[in-house]
Amino acid sequence: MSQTPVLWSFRRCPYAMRARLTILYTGVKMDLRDILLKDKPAEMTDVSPKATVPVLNTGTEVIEESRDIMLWALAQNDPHGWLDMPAEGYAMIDTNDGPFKRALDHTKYAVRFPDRDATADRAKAADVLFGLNDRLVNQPHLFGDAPKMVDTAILPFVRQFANTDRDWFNAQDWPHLIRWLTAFETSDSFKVIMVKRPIWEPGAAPSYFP
Ligand SMILES: N[C@@H](CCC(=O)N[C@@H](CS)C(=O)NCC(=O)O)C(=O)O
Repeated sequence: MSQTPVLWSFRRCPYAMRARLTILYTGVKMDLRDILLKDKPAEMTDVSPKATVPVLNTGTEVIEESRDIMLWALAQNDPHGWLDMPAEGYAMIDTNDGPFKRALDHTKYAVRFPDRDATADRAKAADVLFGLNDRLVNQPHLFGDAPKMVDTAILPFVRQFANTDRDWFNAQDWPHLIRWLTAFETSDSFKVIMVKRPIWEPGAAPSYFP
């Protein structure tokens, strides 16, 4: 790698969180550029007109999907075998990014969808979460004693869902899910990736991460 890869990121975006968590785990050094979604710099949209975060510019390619950024970083370094995961793990990420995320958005932004039944949308998301809880009954992570890519890919979205109504979330009968989420939210890795950085400006010095 001739130049330090540049990662465009938004601190509170769950897609960007999973990219940063993976980069932290792999230790692949980036220039991390925090932006605001309401004020995206032309330097970002010039390389990625799609204009979503995260975006990774490796110097030789521009990667515009968070899952592909995770896979790119894990291909550089995967010290504890996150990629050593059954195909089912990828299917679970598909469910998260598709039906679960849609139900989450419909729950979170219910006022924007007056024609939808918010209770039904929340129940749809909860169905997926009960499935995760079942998996976690006898193990701390989705595929056993050690986390895999899928844990990191999904957890920021479970957190986002929990934050739509913590009291309701904590009152549900999914203790293993709550334990898994709590371990994530109190982890050192989560703290590190959530450290506030100044918003990137043209000419700013590199902000190295990790
Ligand atoms: N499929 C994309 C989704 C990324 C995405 O939707 N990010 C949101 C922020 S969480 C975004 O950038 N939205 C554009 C906007 O709000 O202008 C990925 O996995 O990277």
